[in-house]
Amino acid sequence: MKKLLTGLMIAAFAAANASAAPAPKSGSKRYIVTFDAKANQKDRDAALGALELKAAKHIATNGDTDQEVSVALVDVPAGQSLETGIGKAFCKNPQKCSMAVRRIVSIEADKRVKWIESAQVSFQAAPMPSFNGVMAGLSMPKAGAFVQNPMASAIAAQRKEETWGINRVHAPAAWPITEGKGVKVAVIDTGIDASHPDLSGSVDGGYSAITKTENPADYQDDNGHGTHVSGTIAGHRDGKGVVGVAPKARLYAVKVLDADGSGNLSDVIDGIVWAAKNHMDVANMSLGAPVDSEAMHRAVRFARGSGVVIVAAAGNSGQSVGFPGAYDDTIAVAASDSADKLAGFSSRGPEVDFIAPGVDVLSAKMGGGFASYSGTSMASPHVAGLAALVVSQGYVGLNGPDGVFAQLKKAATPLATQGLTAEMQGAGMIDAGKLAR
Ligand SMILES: [Ca+2]
Ligand SMILES: [Ca+2]
Repeated sequence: MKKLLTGLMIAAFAAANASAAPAPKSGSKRYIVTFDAKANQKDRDAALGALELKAAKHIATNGDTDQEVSVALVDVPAGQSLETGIGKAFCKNPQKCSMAVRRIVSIEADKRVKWIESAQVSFQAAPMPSFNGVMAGLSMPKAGAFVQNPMASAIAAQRKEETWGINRVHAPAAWPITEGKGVKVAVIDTGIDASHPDLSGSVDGGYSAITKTENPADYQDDNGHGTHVSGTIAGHRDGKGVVGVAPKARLYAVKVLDADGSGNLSDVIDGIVWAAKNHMDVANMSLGAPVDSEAMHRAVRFARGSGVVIVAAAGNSGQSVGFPGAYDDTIAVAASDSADKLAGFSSRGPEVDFIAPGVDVLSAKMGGGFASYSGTSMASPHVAGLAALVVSQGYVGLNGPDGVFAQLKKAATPLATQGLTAEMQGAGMIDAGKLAR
């Protein structure tokens, strides 16, 4: 069934989307058109050409299986819209229909086209960084805002390197056996500050889905969210600052969110496909939106089929789990505090796979130093680091992402905290000591 997703989510996120990733020319609207898995660039161009439309960009894997990604981004010029046709999609008199309506009728009829959705859906780093007060206008509760308690480097130097979260997942118990050496972890986020003392030398590459380049300057973090996430995954174990769950993992900065922590659906999809094509072992997605997307789901399935373990934040709405975490193909992570209680903002539902530390998590701060943030954004990278420890022990290629998930599950124990249901914590908290063999 073809479907057009429009309106609702755009309106809901309009306030936060004002400065999201640059895309179409002013006034024009961008759509994500998902084609049959086996449709190649020629097929996509032909289908669009028949509608007098051109692809602004192809996001495709161009293989020959049913798990391929075959997507074109299409900009519809100002004054015309695919959306306006929806209500009148069954226009009885084509001569009297607007160009927009005729387009929608004919694109619906094209067998190569499987799905059309607006690219204007906005993704948010979870939690929404509140540097500029962009929480205003969002439907997320304020509880999801991160708690920013910047800690001076001088103070950090006097405390132990292991934070409560690193200790809670018993990461130090695994380190004599594995520190995740050589495992490739994509941080699909706001970028990474590769000059941070706890991350320098660990960032091996990356991609900006916003500028469409692999230029390091383009995937430099300009928000802080991705740097903080990265510190929890792979901060150096050097006795100073903070340390990650898998300190010897290799990081790749896949920048899909801008300086405000917002990003477009099409860039998120582009980032997932990049991670798959570049043979990442693990991808952390501390971001989400409350809307399903056919193109994103296909990208996620392709990535999983390529051997990428995708770990995602459950969300900070306190309500249902966001996407991509809600897909079966991803590992969704809820957030706990240091008393093993569920964070009030942590989203819940049958899609939650694990719970991990996500309240007052100290990690690397963009520009140097350290900061404490809260959110399922902070919980997800604990599990991504744990997944890296599993991959380093040979589960990649053996059973792929399914094997990694099975190992994580075996090492998890439900928290005994009163009132904590499976919908809140999934299989529970993972113990790194049980992962290491
Ligand atoms: Ca360190
Ligand atoms: Ca999932």
